Amino acid sequence: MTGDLFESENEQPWAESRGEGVVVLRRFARADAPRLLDDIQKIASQAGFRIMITPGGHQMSAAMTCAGDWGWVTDRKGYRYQHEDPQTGAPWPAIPERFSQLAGRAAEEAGFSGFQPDACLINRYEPGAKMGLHQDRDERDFSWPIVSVSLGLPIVFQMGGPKRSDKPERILLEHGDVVVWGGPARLNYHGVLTLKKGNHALTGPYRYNLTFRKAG
Ligand code: MD6
Ligand code: FE
Repeated sequence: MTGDLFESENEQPWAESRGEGVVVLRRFARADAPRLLDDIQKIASQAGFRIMITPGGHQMSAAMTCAGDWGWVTDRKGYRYQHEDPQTGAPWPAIPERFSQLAGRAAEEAGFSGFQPDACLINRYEPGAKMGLHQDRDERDFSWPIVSVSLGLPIVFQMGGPKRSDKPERILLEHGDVVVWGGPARLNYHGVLTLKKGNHALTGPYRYNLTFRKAG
């Protein structure tokens, strides 16, 4: 037999530029994915996935937890970063070395050297979950990019521009794809469409998203 049964595991990553400041690193995290998913489970055993409430009183549709010096939270009081998990009062779990390494390498590949994230948001989407167009703008210094890692089921990502009315481009994100946006794109509106039902070999019915930021 000449074919490789697990060809997709060995695929070499490639980069796609999606306009100024936006790079999609296809399959970049695929080789690490099983270990990343183990790390996610460890984090979730200390700081469990939970559905947060927006300041407007709506439930987020993805379940969320965090790692790092700073965790992002939303409740009736607003959006903010804080050092402690509001559910336990304990500091958020540390960002695993494997996560920081991956985020640093991805940022470097996209032209941002020296990225050392201090916040990692972990989202777990189940079928029907989505995230509307929004800006990531609760961080202190917008000169650092956002690094976003997709694991598990595919989803359609929307990357718009700096104005809410800018028409978003649709990008299908698959297992192991990493999106980096920064510089002129740092405050671009973005989101994901509704997750469709599926069954992924490593994540079952879920899609996980890791977003790395320099928050403090
Ligand atoms: C995504 N996520 O799941 C895009 N933003 O591909 C986000 O844009 C995002 O997951 C802020 C907070 C959490 C997120
Ligand atoms: Fe976002």
